Amino acid sequence: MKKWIPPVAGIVTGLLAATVFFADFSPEKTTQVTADNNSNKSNAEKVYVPFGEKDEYYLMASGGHSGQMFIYGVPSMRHIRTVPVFSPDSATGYGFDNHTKEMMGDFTWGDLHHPALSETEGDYDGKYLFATDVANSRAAVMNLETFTTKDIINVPNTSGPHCAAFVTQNTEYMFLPTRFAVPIGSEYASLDDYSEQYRGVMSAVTFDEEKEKLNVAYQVALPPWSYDLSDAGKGMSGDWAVITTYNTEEATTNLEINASQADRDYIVLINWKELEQKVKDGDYDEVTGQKMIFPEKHKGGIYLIPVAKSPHGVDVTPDGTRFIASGKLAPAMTVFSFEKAFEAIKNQDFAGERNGIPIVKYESVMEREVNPENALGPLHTQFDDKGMAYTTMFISSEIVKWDPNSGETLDRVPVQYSPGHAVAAEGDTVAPDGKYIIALNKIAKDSYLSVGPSHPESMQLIDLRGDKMEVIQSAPVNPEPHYAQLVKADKIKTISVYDKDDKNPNAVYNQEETRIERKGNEVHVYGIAMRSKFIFDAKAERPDVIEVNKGDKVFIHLTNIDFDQDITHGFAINQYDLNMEVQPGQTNTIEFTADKEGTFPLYCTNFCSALHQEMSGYFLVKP
Ligand code: RUQ
Ligand code: CUA
Repeated sequence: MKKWIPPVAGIVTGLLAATVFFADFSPEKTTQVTADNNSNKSNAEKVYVPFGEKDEYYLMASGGHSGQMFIYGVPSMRHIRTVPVFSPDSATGYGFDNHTKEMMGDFTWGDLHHPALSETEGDYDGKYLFATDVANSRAAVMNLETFTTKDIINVPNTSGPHCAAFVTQNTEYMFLPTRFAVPIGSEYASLDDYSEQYRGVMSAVTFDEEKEKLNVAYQVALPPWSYDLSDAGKGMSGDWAVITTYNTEEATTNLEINASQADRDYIVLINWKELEQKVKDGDYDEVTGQKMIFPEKHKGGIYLIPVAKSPHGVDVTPDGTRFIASGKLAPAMTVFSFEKAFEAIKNQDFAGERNGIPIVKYESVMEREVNPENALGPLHTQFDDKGMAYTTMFISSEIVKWDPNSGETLDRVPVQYSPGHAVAAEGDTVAPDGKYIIALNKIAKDSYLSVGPSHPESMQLIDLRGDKMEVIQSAPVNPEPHYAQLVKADKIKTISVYDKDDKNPNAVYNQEETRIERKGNEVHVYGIAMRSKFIFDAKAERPDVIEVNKGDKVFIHLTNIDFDQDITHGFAINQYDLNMEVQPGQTNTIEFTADKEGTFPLYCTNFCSALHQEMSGYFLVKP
């Protein structure tokens, strides 16, 4: 294998240079690198999972502005499932049935950024997956027994929780700092009053596992900056969280230039235990119905640490002793020590304050600046089982392995191209696996069959077990995996059928109980779906027909009584623009107004048996 030489020499410190760098990829050069990576035949064996065997890991990749989660198997990199979260999905009827429609609220899409698995003692417990929506400021939780979204909440005052979700080590909180500062309550305020009127509110969200509900516990009215990425502490730093900021210049226009003026921005260091105590003690203001901590007034628990300008990622090491910030406009990773930070805070080793928040002296907390030769655009860091760090280099298109203890560069591997995040096997937990890392690349260029001018993104699987990192598989992916979680498959315990729920008034488990009830102009259908028919009213002459009057409000409650692996039914009415899914044992409700008169066939949308085509009926709407 040819040694890869970074194609750009010298230090680049501007976005302009990034643009120039992209232009430097000639097709010849890119083909060369790809061919090298694929020349090793044994790579195919490393990712081959024979029929009957399963992948070793689940990859849960954010679907970005598709509003979905993409589930892959690793090492095969086969796409297994798309789970709708913030966007409707006709394939599963998500956003059509009453429960999911209510969760979606008034929004029809979302921009899902960083997924986070629930943790127990800093390790993935395989129970839940959290995610946030940058577009419409929401947080969601997915249950991993069923891979379905259970709750979505709107988060007030936080506008674009980009740097979420990162959970604390026992899933006590997930923190949602805002990407965009707005006035509290999102009320109108002139941009001339930006510094006084605008705030960068961070929300602390809790999760009630029993009820499967999310809740905003309290908020912090941080200064009007942009908060980019965050991470929660582990072990000795378990009570803390770190957040990167940019636009501490408080620019209100042309951010590309104006938010890149200052040599340093900050990392916000938060002691969430102290903030939690503050809330218990009533040391907050009640604003827009939220418990709001104003740092200039409710002092303590929040500190600023200067960091190289416009940082992006910040990642806590598996042992919780350090955090590493990467600078998108600076070619260095900066290693900070929690121990030093605690010491500096204890000694009040401060260099002034901003907005009432003490600034801890950079030199007192910084351990080392790491600057691998010609590595440009460090964004995000993951870890292996030996504590070694792997940082994505957006501009020089590579992953650099380095030692956080010494700063020494250990290995580098080119990826195609421009990785944003990477995700290592359990790589953000207290116990990373160290087997694989996947580069989540923003640019695929000529990697796959062309589908026109818009190319897919790409995910490249890298084997970490040999002496050298090696790209062993590549999979296209829809826009856009911002981040992902790579979790051991045996931690995920799915169910194959839903339990009977005798308390659900809409559930019907035998034919005798099926019925169509009319209450005024409401029609309630209590039906069942089974191979290979619908029964809406077993006593009727035609049990598979629903007849209503124009203008009636129709409720279809449908239970799938096939308590059998993989027998899912669907329910759609021709021309009525609706679809609902009922998984084995599940009861679901869809509600609509019969506003079109006429004759409308209804049918099962999910292929369920040899007589699936016969699983149909009529929806008749009398004038
Ligand atoms: S960000 S490419 Cu939306 Cu996670 Cu760093
Ligand atoms: Cu039921 Cu197809």
